[in-house]
Amino acid sequence: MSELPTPAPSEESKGFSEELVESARKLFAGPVTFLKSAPALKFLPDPIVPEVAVAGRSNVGKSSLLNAMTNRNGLARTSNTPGRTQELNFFDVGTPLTLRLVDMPGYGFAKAPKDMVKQWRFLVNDFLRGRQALKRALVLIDSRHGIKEVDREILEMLDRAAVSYRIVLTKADKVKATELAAVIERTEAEARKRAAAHPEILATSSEGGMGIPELRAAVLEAIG
Ligand SMILES: Nc1nc2c(ncn2[C@@H]2O[C@H](COP(=O)(O)OP(=O)(O)OP(=O)(O)O)[C@@H](O)[C@H]2O)c(=O)[nH]1
Ligand SMILES: [Mg+2]
Repeated sequence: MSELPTPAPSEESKGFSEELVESARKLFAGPVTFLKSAPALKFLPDPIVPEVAVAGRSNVGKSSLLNAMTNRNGLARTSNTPGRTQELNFFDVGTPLTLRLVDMPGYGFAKAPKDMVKQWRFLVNDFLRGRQALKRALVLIDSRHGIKEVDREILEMLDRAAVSYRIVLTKADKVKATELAAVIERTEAEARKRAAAHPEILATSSEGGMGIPELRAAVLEAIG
């Protein structure tokens, strides 16, 4: 088992206490195992622990972010080809079992066959709307693009269903600091107007590790 780096004492801990950040680091440095893939709702695992789901458009970096959070490169399958993740993938975190992370298929992937897109959409929407064990959704947004119409559809669905979610910017390493600051400001302004959104967003990079300790803390906080 690889050791996670100790977080630098940061000014950017985003309002998370040092204790929470440290507990979250320890949790994700411990056992994380793949539980199962659910291609349809009838294959969902029994809802015995709190769950946190990672949603977002195709190729936004959902699987990569899960790997970065757990510091395990091959845990969730990533790819340059949009549409890599086609099922709900469940990961058990902690011994004793503390929470489950759910890697979801992406939405808004234009090139996928229509019936497949429809099937993913039902799966993602029904899961997000109807899952008692789901404590929070993380909705990922590409730092280069900000919130797009296709993202707003899912945000609105979550607002309507009163599913608590947090917006997380991905691929922060791909934009300049000034652009990042601007997209953070725009995105946070929109988050504050949305009923079920956490008012603070997180900017992350799965490559450089930016925002990952805070994201772990946000997950632990969500199930607390
Ligand atoms: N530079 C950079 N590239 C990233 C980052 N996160 C993901 N990527 C790249 O973006 C591509 C898509 O990443 P995935 O993690 O597979 O995206 P996904 O959202 O799981 O995609 P689907 O499963 O197809 O919906 C891969 O080529 C990743 O290497 C990041 O933080 N920085
Ligand atoms: Mg994926």
